[in-house]
Amino acid sequence: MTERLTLASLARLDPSMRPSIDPRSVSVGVVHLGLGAFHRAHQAVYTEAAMANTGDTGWGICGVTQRSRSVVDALAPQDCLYSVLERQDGSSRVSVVGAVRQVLFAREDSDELLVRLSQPTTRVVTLTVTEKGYRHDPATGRLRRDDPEVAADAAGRVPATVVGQLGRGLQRRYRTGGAPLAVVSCDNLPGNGRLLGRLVEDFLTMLPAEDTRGLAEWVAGNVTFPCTMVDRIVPASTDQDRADAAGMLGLDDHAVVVAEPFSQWVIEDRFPAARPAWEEGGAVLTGDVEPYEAMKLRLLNGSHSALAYLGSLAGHEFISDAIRAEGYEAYVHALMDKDVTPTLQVPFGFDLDAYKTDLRTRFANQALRHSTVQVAMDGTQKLPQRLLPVIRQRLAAGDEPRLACLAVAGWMRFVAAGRSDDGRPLPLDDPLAQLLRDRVGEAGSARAVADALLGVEEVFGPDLGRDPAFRSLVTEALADVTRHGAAETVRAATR
Ligand code: CS2
Repeated sequence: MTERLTLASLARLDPSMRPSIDPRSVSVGVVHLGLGAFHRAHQAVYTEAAMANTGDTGWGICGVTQRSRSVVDALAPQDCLYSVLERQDGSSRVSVVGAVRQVLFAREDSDELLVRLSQPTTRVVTLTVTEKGYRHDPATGRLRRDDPEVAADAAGRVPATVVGQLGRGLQRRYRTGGAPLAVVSCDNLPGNGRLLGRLVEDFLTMLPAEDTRGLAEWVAGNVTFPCTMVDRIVPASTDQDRADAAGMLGLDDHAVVVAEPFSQWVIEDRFPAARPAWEEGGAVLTGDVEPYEAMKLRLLNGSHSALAYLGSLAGHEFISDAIRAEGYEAYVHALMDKDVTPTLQVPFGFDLDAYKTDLRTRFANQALRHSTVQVAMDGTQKLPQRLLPVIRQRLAAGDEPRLACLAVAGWMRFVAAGRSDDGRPLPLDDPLAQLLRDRVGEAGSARAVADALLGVEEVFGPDLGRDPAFRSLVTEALADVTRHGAAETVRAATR
């Protein structure tokens, strides 16, 4: 049996594969909520590079998992070490990250989590909890106070939602000295920091007034919620990935993460206390993240969702297969150029054409095996910021955003059919799955399905679902996908 990756076995690794800092010299300065693969392949890597390049090793990460303890179980016996396996067609490389120094399971380690959130040595909290983890109403950007989990957190149980954990953590921090703090959202939501700040504020108003006296004012003056744009494609890792990493490392790693070589992080520079020198680790610190965020969400994530639905319907298991299928790259190209680009404000000096070309190359990376079904997950939480703002803006300009509407039709077909055009089951994994199923019910025709789903205000808001131009574009596209299949409809879209 191969030896496990641990601090003790690190010495056996080739130096090129070892962490760029000595993990033993690192102390915790960051709490991260949502210790999934994305964080480990992204912010943790930047944080380690920042520590290595400055010698300031006070920024180790206490990573917190929310829903299952499997990451804790994999990382704890490995002294929190794990490897990042970078995969690119024709080459791959592996290296161990040592920036994560503690792992907690929120449900079982709630006291320790509150201590970490309130300690003055913690100066930064970061988050990757996916869109649904914010428990907000996408239409208003406010906390869903009627969400039973949110209500239960506000009523005083050990907090189980992320906003509840932050609210309780800030409350304790205020009471125990009130050291300033930055809370950095790293999820794919527009204005993610501002959104999170509002949600925390909403949560605090749900607590009894006698428990929160002075708290909101302290938060307003001492806690910042910078916005960020994060980018790296990180598919779920498989047994094959673990076997390949073990072969390269000569050590067993149960917590391998797989990623493309590309990585980008743009951070709004609003920190009330010290922070890791992430710019020394390759991140961009800037005054305004929004243009980058919109570009990334609409070009990358919007195209990703389009490929996920229209690709899985056509029987493609991976994003790279979908973009390589006849007509799909032309479709994505046209979606980016015709529908998305006119809605973007391009930062000065930014080469948008190169960015778009690189995106298509990144999607085509066959070594990555990024499943269409993984990207298709949680569509109700993703479409509102990936595709619908583009559609709204183009319709307002008097244009017909046909290509973006075809992607929405792809989602509708995915939801309603529950199987690909060649009959393979496609799982509907979405927090609103039951509502979607109830709405679609027995609807048979494309028109009936479109009517049913356009009425879901959680996705389309009160406006778009009623917009006659949008309704007719989506209904027509859905009729085509239903009648001719996704592959043929995509081919025809740019003919
Ligand atoms: C993807 C993203 O799963 C998805 O919805 O679109 O996770 C995507 O891979 C990342 O945002 C890339 O930075």
